[in-house]
Amino acid sequence: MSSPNQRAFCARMLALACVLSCAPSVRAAEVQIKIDNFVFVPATITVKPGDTVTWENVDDIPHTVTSKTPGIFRSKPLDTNDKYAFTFATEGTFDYFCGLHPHMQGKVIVAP
Ligand SMILES: [Cu+2]
Repeated sequence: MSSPNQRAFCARMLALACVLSCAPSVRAAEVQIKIDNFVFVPATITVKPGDTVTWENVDDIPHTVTSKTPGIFRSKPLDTNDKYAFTFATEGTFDYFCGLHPHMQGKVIVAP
């Protein structure tokens, strides 16, 4: 039933769909930090404004993610395999620690 023209049109539309869906994304990134054996891994990361950082506690005791500057971000105590996510909208250096074990320290640098 389909003519050569129709088949060519279909091929072009498929190619176009592939180009559109395979185009580089400019979406904000998601970055993972693990909390393992009383350490934030990695302890220092650099992200771009708008990126979301997700902490996952893979330790077998609770930890928190608490910004040193009060009120920027603060998780509840995270049990094993719990996650906490925060989106960094503005540039800056954000030091944080674990509220239960203040010697646990980390830093998120947000830069373009
Ligand atoms: Cu802790």
